[in-house]
Amino acid sequence: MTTRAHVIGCRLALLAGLCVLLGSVGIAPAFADTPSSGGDLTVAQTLGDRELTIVLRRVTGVPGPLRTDVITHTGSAAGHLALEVTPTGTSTRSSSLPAPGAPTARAGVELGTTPGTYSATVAVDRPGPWELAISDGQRVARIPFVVPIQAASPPERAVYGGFLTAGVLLLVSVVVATRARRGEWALVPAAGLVAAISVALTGAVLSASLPLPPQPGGQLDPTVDNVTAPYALAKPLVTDFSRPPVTLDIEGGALVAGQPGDIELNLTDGATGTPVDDLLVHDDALIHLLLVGPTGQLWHLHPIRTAPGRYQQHLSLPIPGHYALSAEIVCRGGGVQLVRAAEGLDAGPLGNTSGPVTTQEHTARRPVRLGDGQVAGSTVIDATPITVTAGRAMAGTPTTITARAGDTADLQPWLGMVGHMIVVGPLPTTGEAVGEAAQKAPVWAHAHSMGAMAMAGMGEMTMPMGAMPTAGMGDASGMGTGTGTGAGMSAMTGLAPVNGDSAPDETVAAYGPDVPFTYTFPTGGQYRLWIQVERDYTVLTVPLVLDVAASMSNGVRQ
Ligand SMILES: [Cu+2]
Repeated sequence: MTTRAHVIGCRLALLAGLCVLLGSVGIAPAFADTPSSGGDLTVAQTLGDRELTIVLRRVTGVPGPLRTDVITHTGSAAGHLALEVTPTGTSTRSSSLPAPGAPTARAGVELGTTPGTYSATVAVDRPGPWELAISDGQRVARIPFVVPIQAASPPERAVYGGFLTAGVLLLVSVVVATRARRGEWALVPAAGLVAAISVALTGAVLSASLPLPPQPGGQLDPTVDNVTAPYALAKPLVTDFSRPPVTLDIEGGALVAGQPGDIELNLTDGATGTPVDDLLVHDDALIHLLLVGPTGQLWHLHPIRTAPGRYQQHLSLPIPGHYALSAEIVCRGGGVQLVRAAEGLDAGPLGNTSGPVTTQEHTARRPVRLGDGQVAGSTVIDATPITVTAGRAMAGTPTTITARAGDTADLQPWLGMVGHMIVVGPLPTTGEAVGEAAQKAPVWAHAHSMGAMAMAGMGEMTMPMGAMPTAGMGDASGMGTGTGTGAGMSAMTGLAPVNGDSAPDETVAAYGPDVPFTYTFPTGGQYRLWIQVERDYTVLTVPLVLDVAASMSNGVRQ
């Protein structure tokens, strides 16, 4: 070997080493965030007497700001809310950041008397699981959330590394071809160049088709390690993340009509008895609590999370009697569950009188009656004229019920949907004790109204940050039988998030006025329905009584 050739050999070895080095630099996980790795997280919380919608805006990089919007509704008192963020996950790797478990940033929000959005910004300094505490001075709601980062997948790393190496080798080939005495030497880096491009192209083809790893937060319990390196799986992939059912236990002192009181909801794992702390935000809440009162008044509330597996609900029940209660939840990997409290709630009388009877209570006593030949009915709720029409309601066939609220498209999406419909029944047609009867009713359902086109993207916004996009639709059909229909499509399509962006929140008043629901009643009988829409920051609850005819099967009335 000549000295010249030896020098070239050394130079090549050096450059190859450099390529490997640059390649490895290029494949380090990118700590930037992109829209696909997380959207806004919207969580409804009934904090004391205030029904709030908390929107945690997408975190676009760590360390960075977390913008928190607090949306208030009509009747919300003005006041101060204290916000505090705490990292909750520990890493097995050493970290230079302050230890988790202690708050790292605080902020305050001054709520005004006008309903709308009030904002604050807190800093988050690391990816992983976090908790946002919101305090009104008396109660603290603790909302878990995940700060994601964009991690490059192995095929993406192959693309970056391959093209980088190819670029360097191209340079080497040119240098060798022009400087070396024997031009054949240039074939060596050229061959490497072809190999590097092949690796990059293979990576590019694979990156589009390989499935995402299970997403921490949405499918796996989030830890700092699996959030920062989702592809570094120590364990083999599993496809079934399902969890045992949840037991709901209600605690709290005796409630008295007309007086405010709190109930505690205890969620325990049906298999181990341990607290359930893997509730996912679905339909913009951790728990949707439904309460049906003695005269047919519906409460749709969102208990605050006070500790793992523990939730608290502040109530002011207007009249004494029995209240039926159910909760809608989603456990990580478990799908939607409707948990009914076996006992319900009782509100005792206050001396010989009841508390002040609210407008909602008055409305509940005068439901719109449909079915049995009656196809339309109307009422006025909070100065909004409402007309409800229903096709012929028969058990076993889909029934479409359409509410028209006002006469212009000015409804706001509440909990990510244009409308909600709660169905309870069949109930006895006589008697006043609706709560008592609802307690024993076989059907409790929750149907949504949303555009068919909006449904495809709806999953994105109902999931927490970092949740897997392909998991959408999971709760779109709710209780299995409730589905949305697509009237007023042009207005409805706006609900679909575009390019991974988040869907419009409550501040967009552009939906309706027709809000259709389709539900298939499993059996005939008299049902209680409540349609809920939001207009002008007020949630309007329309009570209905619907007679559903029994189905005809083989000419025999069932
Ligand atoms: Cu809800």
